[in-house]
Amino acid sequence: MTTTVIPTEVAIVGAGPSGLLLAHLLAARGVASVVVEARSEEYVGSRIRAGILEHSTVDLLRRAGLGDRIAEVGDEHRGIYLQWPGERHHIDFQEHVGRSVWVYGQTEVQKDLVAAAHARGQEIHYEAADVAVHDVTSDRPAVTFTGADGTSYRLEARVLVGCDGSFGPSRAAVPDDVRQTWERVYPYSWLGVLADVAPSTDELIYAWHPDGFAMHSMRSASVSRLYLQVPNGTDVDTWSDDRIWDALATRLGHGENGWSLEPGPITEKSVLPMRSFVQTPMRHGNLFLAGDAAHIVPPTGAKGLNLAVADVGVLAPALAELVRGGDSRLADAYSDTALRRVWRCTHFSWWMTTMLHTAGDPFDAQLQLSQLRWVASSAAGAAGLAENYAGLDIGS
Ligand code: RFL
Ligand code: PHB
Repeated sequence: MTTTVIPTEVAIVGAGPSGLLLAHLLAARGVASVVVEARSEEYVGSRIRAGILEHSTVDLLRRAGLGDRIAEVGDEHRGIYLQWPGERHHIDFQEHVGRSVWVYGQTEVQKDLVAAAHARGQEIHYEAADVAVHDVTSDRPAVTFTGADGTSYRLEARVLVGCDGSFGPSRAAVPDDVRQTWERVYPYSWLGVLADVAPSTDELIYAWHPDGFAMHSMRSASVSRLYLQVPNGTDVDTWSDDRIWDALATRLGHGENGWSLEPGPITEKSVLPMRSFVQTPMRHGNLFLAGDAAHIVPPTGAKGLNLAVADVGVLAPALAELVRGGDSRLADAYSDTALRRVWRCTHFSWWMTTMLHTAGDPFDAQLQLSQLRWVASSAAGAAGLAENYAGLDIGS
């Protein structure tokens, strides 16, 4: 069988937010890239995932010319509510650190990235099979794959970037004697639902409850996104819509202090396990890793998508220097620079997760409540949460 060879400067595996944003930022610097994606454009665009953009993510997207729809349909939030039975407290990020976050779903970010990619004629191979990376320590690394039309391709590039999430081949291309991994698996999962009902809150509610954590988020003025802590291995079919709304009402405090939760038709439900994972280094030879390919965080604290954006925000100028000018200093610093933020966010997500989820130990529950009371009543406690949630500067 003949192989079609495609030469390019940067070969990117994965057309999720990190892959497409990297291609966008490289194009703005005049660097050519080709993207290879295992799934279809529709599939990648329809996955319901992240909902919150940090201050620095919105800044970067605006500077990259991707901010118009965020300004139009995104919803700026100045804080979150933290609650436990009988008490709800607003943590005001603007007051504590002068920063906001935005409700703007990952599906919307993906739409903006796909539209920009089409507009500049970005080469993307969707529905690629047998994707494999080769010769990553040489100066002509390659990605091979079978295209949707059955053709065999070989992308030959100056550098490869693995933006292929937690299940792609890039992470494993770093040899075992080079890579180090850290992992924490949590003893609970989230049942997430999307509902066609106006949110019952103006800003997100994170709720501690003896029955388990619950969260009220949103996607728009007419669509709510809600989560319940459930045991690992939960079968989604054991949770009827009525059972979900009852548990949400109990855990979110329906009827307390005059607040009520408005139920509505559930349009999507799924169970997601939670883990923290980091693989280092984030570069091996001419293979760079970005986003979920290098690290996973549990969703409490909304860091996954924001970390992916921060990685490529650091990586794009580094690769432009490397490919164009031959100056390797930024590329050499990439892994250490990115990992500082990765570990900060890994800690923050772990802290939010373990502070808010119940794991059955009454002593731990008292410590959690004490910590929540301190965060809600101390300016120093609230500022620490606010600074981490709203996000640090990229590259800091
Ligand atoms: P993605 O989005 O997983 O994209 C990776 C892409 O690589 C493709 N791929 C391959 N392509 C070619 N060959 C192969 N062999 C391949 N194998 C895989 C995949 O098809 C896919 O298109 O990783 P990326 O780009 O690094 O982006 C990361 C984010 O998607 C992720 O961190 C967030 O969604 C995490 N996350 C959240 N992050 C936030 O910042 N705020 C949130 O509120 C938030 N909520 C969430 C979340 C993730 C969730 N789930 C289900 C994981 C809520 C949920 C429910
Ligand atoms: C969401 O809206 O999906 C969301 C918001 C905040 C989180 C996690 C998920 O911490």
